[in-house]
Amino acid sequence: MISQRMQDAMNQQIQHETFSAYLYFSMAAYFHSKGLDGMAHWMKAQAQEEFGHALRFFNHINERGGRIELYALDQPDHEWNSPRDAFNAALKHEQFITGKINDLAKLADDENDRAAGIMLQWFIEEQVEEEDSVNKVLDLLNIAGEQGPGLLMADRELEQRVPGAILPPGETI
Ligand code: OFO
Repeated sequence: MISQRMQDAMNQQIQHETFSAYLYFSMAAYFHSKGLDGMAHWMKAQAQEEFGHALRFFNHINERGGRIELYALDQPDHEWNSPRDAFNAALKHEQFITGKINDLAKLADDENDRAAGIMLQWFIEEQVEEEDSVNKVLDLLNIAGEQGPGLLMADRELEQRVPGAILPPGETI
């Protein structure tokens, strides 16, 4: 059985992860409005993965006899000054999420909740990847530049992203 504190914290994390999806959808819409369909594709793939993250917490609470509660989402930003500005905002957001995952891991330690600890281990590693993948896009923009052929090349590159699996193998919605 999940504790009330862990249940509340994980319900909060469902909100954070769902907001991540919402934010990246908003960034995808921004990129489409600029004719940068490759960057929009990258953001939509990211949003899909975020929904998967929310679903992992949803399933974990449910499987441990807890009660899922969905909280309201804030309106995400919808305008950025440049592709770099949007990806910088994405990086900042991922750093915020990393902090939230670390808080959850600390709570699992404090409560000696081994099941949550094991489940959160995946998220700790995933956050390293999440920050790294945004940093790689920022590196690409630094090299390619944000105008003309360089920007087009970066956009085509990001169009190649293949969305990851939403849930672990064997787990279903
Ligand atoms: Fe769910 O990792 Fe990004 O936000």
